[in-house]
Amino acid sequence: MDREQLHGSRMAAREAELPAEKTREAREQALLYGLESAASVRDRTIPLFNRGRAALTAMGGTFAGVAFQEDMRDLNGPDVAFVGAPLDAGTTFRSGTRAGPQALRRISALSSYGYNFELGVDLHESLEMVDCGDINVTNANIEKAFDQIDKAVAYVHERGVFPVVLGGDHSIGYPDIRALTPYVDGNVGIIHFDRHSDLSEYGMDERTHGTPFFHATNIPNAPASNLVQIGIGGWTSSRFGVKTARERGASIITLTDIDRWGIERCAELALEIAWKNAKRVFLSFDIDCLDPAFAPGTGTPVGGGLLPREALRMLSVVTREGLAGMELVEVAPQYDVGDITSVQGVRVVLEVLGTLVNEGKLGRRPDESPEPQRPEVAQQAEEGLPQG
Ligand SMILES: [Mn+2]
Repeated sequence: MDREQLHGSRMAAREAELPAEKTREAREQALLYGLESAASVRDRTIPLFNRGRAALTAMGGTFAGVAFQEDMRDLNGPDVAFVGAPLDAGTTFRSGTRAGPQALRRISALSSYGYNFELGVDLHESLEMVDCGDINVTNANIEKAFDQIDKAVAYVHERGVFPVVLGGDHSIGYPDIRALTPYVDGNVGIIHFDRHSDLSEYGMDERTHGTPFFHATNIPNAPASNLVQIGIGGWTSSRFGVKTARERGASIITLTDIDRWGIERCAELALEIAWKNAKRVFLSFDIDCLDPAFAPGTGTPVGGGLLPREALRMLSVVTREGLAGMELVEVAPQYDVGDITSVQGVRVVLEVLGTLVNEGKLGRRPDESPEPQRPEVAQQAEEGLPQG
């Protein structure tokens, strides 16, 4: 017996004789449909959006059962595009958010009717929605991943479509805002729900999920004076981030503020700060702003967070003047229990869309529906209104 008689040797020789025509055709089509990657990606056969044979399976089906936008060249006319960013290269503790978009989409099948009784909205009747699938991001190089996310989300903005970016760790906040700012003739406000300030410059010498808003607020038309952070606190806060917030004039609404002033008043203030001299506002929702009892499936949980109903009430106020786009980040299904974190994430996304519809800010407002009920401003703590 010699090397040539090995099964491995014979099969290695056979591989050279297998046809590759179908695969080549599939790759060419994937590149056409999925668009060209960012300039920093050397291999030009990699499309911007994953259109590989298993793309639909890998993405976990489409979000809430909407149509799959397979050919991205034809992205014309929808109101909303769901886009997955399966990245966890930016995590600093427990990784796993690369599976976030898949988990969100899979459990979103439960909400595929698109109907919400309390809001009186049927999203499928009011919005044209498509799922663009996942952006091709490499977890081996976060800056290349940012370039891909920036280019993909910018394409959605260029087509006049409202992007809902499914993360992915929070590092994607930077490219998501970098993608938006060139399309806004004026300042962009940022409403940021989180337990972490995410305002550090670097972590271990690189940009991470603890740094997005440091870099985003370096963009000239995304000033920190329009950044409102809701829910920051607990025992994982970075002092550097607090210093950045103080020096740049970002606003921080803590859970203590919410307890003292009430949800509606805090949300009204957040809305006011985000929109002050701004043309558009972006929503960044980190699922770890919720208490880990409700959202355990995340990498850096912090005890004592927002209750889901508090977050939903705040969202109903802070989104009512409209949004330019949103991201839902930090769902890591590996740590989840019974999909409850993904359920909350899907609820947040759909609730925001429903509110935008009811407020006449997106799609077609349901004609018969009554004026949406705006929560009464809380009567407690009348003394000493918050400044600003
Ligand atoms: Mn966080």
